[in-house]
Amino acid sequence: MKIIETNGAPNPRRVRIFMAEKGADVVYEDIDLMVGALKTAEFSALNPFQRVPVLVLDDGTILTETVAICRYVEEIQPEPPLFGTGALERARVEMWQRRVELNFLLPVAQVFRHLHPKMAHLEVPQVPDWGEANRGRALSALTIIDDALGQSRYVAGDTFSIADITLLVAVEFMKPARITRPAELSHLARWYDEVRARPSAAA
Ligand SMILES: N[C@@H](CCC(=O)N[C@@H](CS)C(=O)NCC(=O)O)C(=O)O
Repeated sequence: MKIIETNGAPNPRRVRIFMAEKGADVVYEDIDLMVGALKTAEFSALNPFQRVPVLVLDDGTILTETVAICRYVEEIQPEPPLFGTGALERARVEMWQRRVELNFLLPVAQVFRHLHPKMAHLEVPQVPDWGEANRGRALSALTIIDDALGQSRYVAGDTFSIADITLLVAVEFMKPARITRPAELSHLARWYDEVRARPSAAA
């Protein structure tokens, strides 16, 4: 199994952490999205949406989309479960994974893409007002997530899941996006200290 990615980019990092948690045997191929390497005809044939990560199976089958890749690996290597077990827990993990991705990771990414000068050649047109609007959205979502973390050890309950992976990557992506993590979010801080100490967080 091979994953084509840009090392350090947030969505590839979600997959890397997931694979590390699974102990999955993966070969990584680095491609630099910052120099337009995803815009080539060769890469577009793998993913017409010109995004990483891309999973390439040994028979050449291609899968894209972070969560789809992780779901596939969960099916072929169920332990440890990262999408929950049982009907209710699976639904809860799905709910939080989507909440964190859509309401928090995406706004943080929009701030980065629309306000950071080094993204100007990739995000055309850059719309700074849109970047600023997303700063508030990201911070509102983080307050809601902090409340949830006041009620359970991990974001989707008492078990570490893909929702925590998405949250960890998004929280750490706040730094390049130049969004300050509010110090009063104490449940988030407690959770962050625990999750970033997992060996997979180094992925
Ligand atoms: N929905 C996709 C999003 C992937 C994505 O946005 N990847 C970014 C890196 S984190 C990318 O490839 N950006 C390339 C570009 O903006 O040109 C997924 O979950 O895999």
